[in-house]
Amino acid sequence: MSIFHTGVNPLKQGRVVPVFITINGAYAPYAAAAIHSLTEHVDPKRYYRVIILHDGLNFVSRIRLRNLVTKNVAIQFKKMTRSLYLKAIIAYCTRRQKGAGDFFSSAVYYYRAFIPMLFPLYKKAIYIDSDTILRGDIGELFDIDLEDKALAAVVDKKVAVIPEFRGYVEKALGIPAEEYVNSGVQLMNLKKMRKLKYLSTMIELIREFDADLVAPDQDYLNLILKGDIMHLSPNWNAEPTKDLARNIKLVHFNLFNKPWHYKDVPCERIFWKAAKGTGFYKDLKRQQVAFDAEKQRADHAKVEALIKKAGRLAKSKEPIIRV
Ligand SMILES: [Mn+2]
Repeated sequence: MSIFHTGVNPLKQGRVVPVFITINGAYAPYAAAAIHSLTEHVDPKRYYRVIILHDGLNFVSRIRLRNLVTKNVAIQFKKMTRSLYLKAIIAYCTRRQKGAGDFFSSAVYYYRAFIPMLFPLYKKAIYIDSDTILRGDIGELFDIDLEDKALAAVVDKKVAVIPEFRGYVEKALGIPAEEYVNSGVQLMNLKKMRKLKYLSTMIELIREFDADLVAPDQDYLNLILKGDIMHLSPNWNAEPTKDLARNIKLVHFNLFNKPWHYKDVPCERIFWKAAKGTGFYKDLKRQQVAFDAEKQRADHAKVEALIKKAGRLAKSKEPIIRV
């Protein structure tokens, strides 16, 4: 069947829904589940392109990810090259890893900051974390009018409920807690982010302050785009809960209780249902079995260390970074 049969030319700029996901080899199985769930909920009359930014994937992972392609969802790979900017970020992450609470000190988190610059053909795009599962059509998110804002995202719920995070965001970053967004789901105004020189501003802030932050690239996102962010309905980046409301379009397994590590966690069923549609199902099941008591303790300790770090930084007299 010709892809033109529906009358929509998918090659025409603006008609394809571009969805970015950034991974390393370890994240490939979760990303596959996320992508499969995406393909299961798309509008059959539209075209989508999932672009996987990665730093090197083995053959098996590439094949399994490529196999997620459908009639109207294309899969594209883009390997990150070691540009000067990426080298600066990797060096920063390496310095941070030596410090405590190195939860987010992986360069993979920063790949999304390169999207505006690496894809000048797109004016607008979606980014999703690999630890998400779709329950609705991502095209609906793409259709939201950004009204000249640089970004649309969901206010971070963990900041509202964990006092240490709230204190950190307000005191150390100088951002009101009810404005601070989670970076796991982003509707990006790429045109505006290019205009604001988002990536080079981030690099300059890293150079100038070399700050030890709690969620570095998410913090930079909030700092640089402060006042230029539209708040999305929480349905587009929802915490996993028992009895998930019907109108929730995307579940984000943020920070703890990852279903591929723990049993009996909220929303595990939608994760495993999605995982079953990928070639990684058995690997994921093995991963869960291998995540023994010792690994669980280490995981909890990591989260606790992160919260402790936030609490320590919440005592800052003034913001750590001045944009
Ligand atoms: Mn996440």
